[in-house]
Amino acid sequence: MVENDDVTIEQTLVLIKPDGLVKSLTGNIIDKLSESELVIVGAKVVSVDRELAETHYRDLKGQKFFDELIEYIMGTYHTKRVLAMVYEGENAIKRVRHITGDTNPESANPTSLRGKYGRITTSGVFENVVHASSCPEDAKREIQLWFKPHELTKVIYDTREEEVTKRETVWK
Ligand code: DAT
Ligand code: MG
Repeated sequence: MVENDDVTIEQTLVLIKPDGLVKSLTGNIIDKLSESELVIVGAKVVSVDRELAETHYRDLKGQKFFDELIEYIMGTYHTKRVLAMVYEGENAIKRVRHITGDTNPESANPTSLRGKYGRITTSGVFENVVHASSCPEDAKREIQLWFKPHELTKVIYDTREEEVTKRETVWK
């Protein structure tokens, strides 16, 4: 987060969840988010493993809906893909949360993304289509969890250099 006299430039993590991908809502969602006049500084499609899912939602561990939430974000009910994006700009967190709407898709403003496209399943899972960070601390933690520094088009948090030697799969 960078501050000067009257504007707060923030970054926020947006996830289009597996139901959004399986319902081909990606275009609609990105189109609606463009009303925020923010800039996308990173984007990738991710296959979410249990460790990433549980780390992302770690503050909700112990809630009765936690296990199903983890299955949902891992794609067990839809497709094993999530579109992860970082948006940046003035008051990015609040602007994006306004467009995504309330957590519960049934009480969300009907013109918000969750109000429009979300649903609650018969087993009580909030299939609310999108995730958006809720405060600067969460945004930083979530962006650093989902993205490596080189995957963003600009440096938004402090970095350090480290020697890394590991085997990796390359094109044949
Ligand atoms: P948000 O995603 O609006 O930041 P949150 O961080 O409180 O909301 O919860 C994360 C996700 O967990 C949310 O998108 C959907 C799910 N969830 C939250 N409360 C729930 C509930 N009472 N029943 C079922 N799922 C819930
Ligand atoms: Mg949250």
